[in-house]
Amino acid sequence: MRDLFETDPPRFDPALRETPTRIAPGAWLLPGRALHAEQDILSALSTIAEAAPFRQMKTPGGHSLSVAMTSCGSLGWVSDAHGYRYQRTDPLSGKPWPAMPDIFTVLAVSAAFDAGYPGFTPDSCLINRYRPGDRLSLHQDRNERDLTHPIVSVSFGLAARFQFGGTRRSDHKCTYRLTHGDIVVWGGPLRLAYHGIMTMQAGDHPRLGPVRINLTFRTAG
Ligand code: MD3
Ligand code: FE
Repeated sequence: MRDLFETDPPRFDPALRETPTRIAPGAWLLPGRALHAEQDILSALSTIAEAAPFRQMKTPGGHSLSVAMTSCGSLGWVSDAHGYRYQRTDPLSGKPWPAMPDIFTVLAVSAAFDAGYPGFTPDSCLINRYRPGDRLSLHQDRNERDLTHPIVSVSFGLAARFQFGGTRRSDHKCTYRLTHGDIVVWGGPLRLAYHGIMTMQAGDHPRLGPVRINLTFRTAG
């Protein structure tokens, strides 16, 4: 694996497109790592969205998130007037979230393994849908019970500008571009870093249209 902190990146080497890159301590970018499973993942996603449709959730402050979300797995992330939390049922249907498809689990577990996190056992997959103009403002992920587990993120569709900083909101931030098929594994000291997605620009992805989909796999419970 290549380490950004050991060598100068050979920026124009085309082989780099598939080379895991350490973007921060404990965080690995695996470019294009989900591409081989694209069709299977996207078709499983449509099935999930039929049972548990994408919806814009309310924040405790009374606003509405621009990003539309749904979940699969035994726990799903929800936000409403009472706060942010994981729960076993979809508030829209009152039924359990759709099961996590095996191909989701296999992809997330093997990416975590490759990034140095063996034994990752995700029980939740939050699925975010962005359209041009949508953003996810700077936040920390701290609703998971045990923060020593990493988070695996899989991106499809339009490219996003992803920002992350330190454990204080005001810390210096880096920006990365996440594109179709990219996986990032976040763990270690970065787990409580502030991060967000900058306002999505107009665009049209050849496969997905004017949409970005991000899946985050977590051990929530
Ligand atoms: C770094 N999602 O769902 S994924 C989220 O692209 C979320 O939809 C973004 O932030 C998205 O909470 C970013 C990458 C990610 C996810 C969790 C992290 C990066 C992280 C937790 C800690 C540090
Ligand atoms: Fe987050």
